[in-house]
Amino acid sequence: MGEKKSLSATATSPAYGIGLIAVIVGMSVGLIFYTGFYLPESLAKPSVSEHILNPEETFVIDIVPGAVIEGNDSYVPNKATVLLGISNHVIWENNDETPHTVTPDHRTADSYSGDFGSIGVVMPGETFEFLFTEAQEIPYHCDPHPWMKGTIKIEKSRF
Ligand SMILES: [Cu+2]
Repeated sequence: MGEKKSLSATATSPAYGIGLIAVIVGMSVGLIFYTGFYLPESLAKPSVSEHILNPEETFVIDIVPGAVIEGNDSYVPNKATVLLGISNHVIWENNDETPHTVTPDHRTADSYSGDFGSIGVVMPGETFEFLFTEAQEIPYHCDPHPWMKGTIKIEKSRF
């Protein structure tokens, strides 16, 4: 009887030990992943709600044909207002035959998306897009054609 008991005990304990080690290893891997990869990444960027990261609409600002000529319409709509969580993803479309820029009058950054403004020129037929995540008002212009001016205002949604 006594022999049998000890036999079954020695038979189950290594399996139990392996199971325990597997659990410990699994938990450590999880902890290492959480502290080493997940946490730094989630702390690096401010937390922004899903509605703001994936707004329902894109808001298009047209750089109209003939925008290069002083006195013509340039950025249309010229004073645009967008709402966070609804239309804060903005696309400037260059429908003119001249390259233009979207350049803030003063250096402006969004804490999630970074510095605002096109990098270099937006070629005819091309676009510049930006995801705004904070309420602010930004006057901007075209670098090669400073008479081309516009304003984009980002507002909190009331809903
Ligand atoms: Cu221009």
